[in-house]
Amino acid sequence: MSKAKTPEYTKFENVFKDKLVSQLLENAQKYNLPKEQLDWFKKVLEVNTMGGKCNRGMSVPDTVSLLLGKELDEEQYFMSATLGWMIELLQAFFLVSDDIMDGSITRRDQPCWYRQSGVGMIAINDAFLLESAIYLLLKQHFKTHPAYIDLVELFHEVTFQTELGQLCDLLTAPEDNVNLDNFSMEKYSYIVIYKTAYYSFYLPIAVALHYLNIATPKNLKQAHDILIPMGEYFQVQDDFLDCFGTYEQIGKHGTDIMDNKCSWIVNQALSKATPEQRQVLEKHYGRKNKEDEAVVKKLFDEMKLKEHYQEYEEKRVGEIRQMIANIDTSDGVNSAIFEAFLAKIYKRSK
Ligand code: GPP
Ligand code: MG
Ligand code: MG
Ligand code: MG
Repeated sequence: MSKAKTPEYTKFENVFKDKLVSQLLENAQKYNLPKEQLDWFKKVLEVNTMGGKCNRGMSVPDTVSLLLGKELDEEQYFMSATLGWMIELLQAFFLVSDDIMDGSITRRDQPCWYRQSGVGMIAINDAFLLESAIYLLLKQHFKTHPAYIDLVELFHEVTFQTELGQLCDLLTAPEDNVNLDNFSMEKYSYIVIYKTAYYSFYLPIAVALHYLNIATPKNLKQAHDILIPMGEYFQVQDDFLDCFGTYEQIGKHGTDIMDNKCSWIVNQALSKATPEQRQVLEKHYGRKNKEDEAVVKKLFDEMKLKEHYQEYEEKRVGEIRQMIANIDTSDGVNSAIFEAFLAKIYKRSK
C-alpha cells in the first residue's frame, strides 16, 4: 500500500486523532473505566480505525463541499468529517468481525486485530465497542441537529442491511461442503449489494444529504440508484484483487478461494468453463490449503479472467457514467458528487 499521505488525508485523520479519540475515551471515563482498559479501548480505536484509505469517510466532507459549491468553514469541516469518521468506525466494526469470520490473516499490512498479540476473541467485544462509538459521537455532536433521528435510523438500517449481506456471504460459503451449484450471479449480486454497497457507497452520500438537511425521498432514491451499482463494481474489484492483487498492493492476503466464497471471479469462471475445467474447480475450489488454491489460480489464468475483468470494468464504468450523466439535478444532487466518488475507485489497484 502506498504510504504517501495527501494534505486532505492528514486533515481528515487529525480530526480523529486530535479530537474524536479523546472524546470517546471521556465517555468511557464517565463510567470509571480503569486505566488498563481505557488504554485498551484507545488502542482498539487507533489500530482499527486509522490506516485505511478512508475513501468512505472522506467522501462525506467532499460531498458536502461539492453540494454547497464552496470550501467548508472549520465548523462544517469538523462536523462532516466527524460523520465521515462514524462511517470509518462502522467499517472498523465490520472488518474486525469479518476477519474473524473469514479466517483472514492480514489487514492493512498488519496481522488482523484478532491475531494481534493478546487479543484473540476479545476482538469480538472490541468490535461491539467500535459500533458503540458511532452512536456516542452521533449523540455528542448531532443531538440537536434536525436530522438526528434520521441519521441514527440510517446507521441502524445500513448496519442491518450489511449484516444480511454478510449472512448470505457466509451461508453461500460453507467450510465443509463445496457445491459450485450454490453459486450464481443473482446470489452474487444480492451478497455484494447488501454486504458492501449500502455502507460503502450509499451511506456516505445519504449522510451528507441529511447533514445539509436537504435529503428527500427523491434525491435519496437517485443517489441509491447510482451508488448501489457503483458499490457492486467496487466489490467486483475487491474480489478481483483478492485473487490477482499482490500483498504490496492490497495489504492483505486473499482468502476467497480457500474460503469457498461466491466471488465474482468464480462465478465468471463457472459461466465460461468447459466440463473439464469445471471438474478442476469441483476438485480444488474451497479447500483450505495453498496447493489447491494454486491449481485454481492457474486455471483462472488459463481462462484469461484478468482480461475478462478489464473488459467488464470498462463496460460497467461506461454504464455508471451514463447513469450519472442522466440524473435529474432539480432536487439537490449533482453529477459532481457521484463523479468524485467514482474517480476514487476507478481502476484502483489497492
Ligand atoms: C467485505 O467483504 C464486506 C464486509 C467487510 C462487511 C462485513 C459485514 C459484517 C456484518 C461483519 P470481504 O470479506 O470481501 O472484505 P475483505 O476482502 O476486506 O475481507
Ligand atoms: Mg473478508
Ligand atoms: Mg467477508
Ligand atoms: Mg474481499
